[in-house]
Amino acid sequence: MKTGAKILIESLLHEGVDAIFGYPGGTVLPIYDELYDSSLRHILVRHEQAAVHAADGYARASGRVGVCLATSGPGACNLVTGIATAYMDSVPVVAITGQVPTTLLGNDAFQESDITGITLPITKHSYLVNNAGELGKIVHEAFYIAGTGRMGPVLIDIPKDVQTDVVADPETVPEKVSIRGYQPTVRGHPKQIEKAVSMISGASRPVIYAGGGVIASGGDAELMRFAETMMIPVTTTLMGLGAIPAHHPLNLGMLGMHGTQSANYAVTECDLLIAVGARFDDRVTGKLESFAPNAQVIHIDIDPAEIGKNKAVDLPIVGDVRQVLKEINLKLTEKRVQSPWNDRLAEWKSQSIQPPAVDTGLLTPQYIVRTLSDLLTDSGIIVTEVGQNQMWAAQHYSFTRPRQWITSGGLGTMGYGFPAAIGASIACPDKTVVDIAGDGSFQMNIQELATVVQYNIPVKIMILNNQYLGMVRQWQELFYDRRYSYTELPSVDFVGIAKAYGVPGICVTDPADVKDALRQSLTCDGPFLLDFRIEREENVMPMVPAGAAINEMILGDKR
Ligand SMILES: Cc1ncc(C[n+]2csc(CCOP(=O)(O)OP(=O)(O)O)c2C)c(N)n1
Repeated sequence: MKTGAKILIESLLHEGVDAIFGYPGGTVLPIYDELYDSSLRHILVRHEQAAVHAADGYARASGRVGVCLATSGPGACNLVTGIATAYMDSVPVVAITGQVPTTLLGNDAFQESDITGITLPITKHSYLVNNAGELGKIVHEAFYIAGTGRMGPVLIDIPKDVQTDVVADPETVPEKVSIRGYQPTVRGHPKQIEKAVSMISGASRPVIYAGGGVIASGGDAELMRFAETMMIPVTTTLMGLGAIPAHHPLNLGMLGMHGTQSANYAVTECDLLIAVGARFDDRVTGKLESFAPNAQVIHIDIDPAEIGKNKAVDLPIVGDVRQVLKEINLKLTEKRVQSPWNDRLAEWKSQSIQPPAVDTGLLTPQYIVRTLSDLLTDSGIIVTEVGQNQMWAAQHYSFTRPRQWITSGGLGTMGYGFPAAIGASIACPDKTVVDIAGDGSFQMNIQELATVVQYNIPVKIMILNNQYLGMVRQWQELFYDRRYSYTELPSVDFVGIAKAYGVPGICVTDPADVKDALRQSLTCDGPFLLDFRIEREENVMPMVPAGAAINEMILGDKR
């Protein structure tokens, strides 16, 4: 005889869950009561939005499914932004919500909201559980759906009476899940693989465009083998950073709106574009007609709905990226050598502007990120907020491996970074987790300072503080005649706030102090906050204006 709540906790343990992030309330009291004696680790956040971002950060850092828990109504609604964030970036998260008792469902009961309805377009699947006996099976299915195929968030909404119902004979949970209508294609079609190999062998100016799917599928080693065998240069999306080491000679850097000159020129001039686990996002393509205008396109993706969505494709290959690349690699018999195309790209790379990296006497964000990169090498996990801070981190940190880079790419959620860093740190306690933040974004989930203190989670917070909503200010400067409408943020004493919560910190205003401050933060055992007062009107360059072709970059001043 077991209650629904007990079945839930046992099922989570059965799935191998070691930590969940949550916030209690009336409709999840039976679950919290079960948690009280359970071996499952629960992290009490200070806002439900942080719970789902933390579960998301946990998933991205570890490759496992992240789990969060919230009460009905306001608690569940506070998960919405985080669920959408995970959905847009294909992150496996199981979100569990309490619901009013089944007898009150649909009555506008106290703290009732139709959360399965609200999240319908931003979940991969959702369940409203009406029978405690099914909970074990549902949890098993939810983890399977979240973590297979194109990954994504799954919601389980559990009415309070279902949590307290006592079940004599729960449904048996089959080890292997079989769901009608859900059979992700893993292997590539052999004919398509063959065709791809012949297109690749025949191309003289090929480019690989690698996205988050490479990281999600664990396909980086196959990608490297493929690129190195055929000497094909690789550009990555924001989500694909880390798929190829930063200093690899074939790495062209990131492409798109804030991409490198060499990547954007290479895509514009290539004759074969091999898109791997990428989705032709508008931040990448700019003006679609001018994106890879002379190229044949091969698109490899696990989700058939992505293929041809934005860009016409000559050869679609539906399948798991790692598996498909493996199949292609097995068929590649010749090894290509350096070609004039490689020489041309190497030249573009050497001519690319190098934004201010050295100590120019000014406190620039580029210098701070590069110094951090040198100090941490590949032992760190970098999580960011959204805005200029995110782009400076993407451009100037040297990523060497997958899952070293965690950022909200698709939704672009300010306030994501700090709680996601908490999740990453819980998932990977042996890694140094740094949240690179803007002063605006950090204030969106600043209350989580209390969480890192309560559990001594050693997240390092690095605020690139320009006292502006910097990325919006940059657009206002460039496209609205410097009319800074409501983007100025008055100075905040972040070190004082951190101290009030119990987190040590330093405010840095002089470039000469950057290294020492970073060292102090990184060697400290617990959480630490650095408030870097950077050049207020520094811009992220290069930049492709919205709607322009990606080779029409603004390069900025060459300081
Ligand atoms: C929740 C949310 N609201 C608004 C935006 C729009 N937005 C994108 S970047 C940005 C400015 C971010 O400012 P800050 O966090 O200070 O970082 P900076 O760009 O200065 O590095 C804003 C408001 C957003 N992405 N997310």
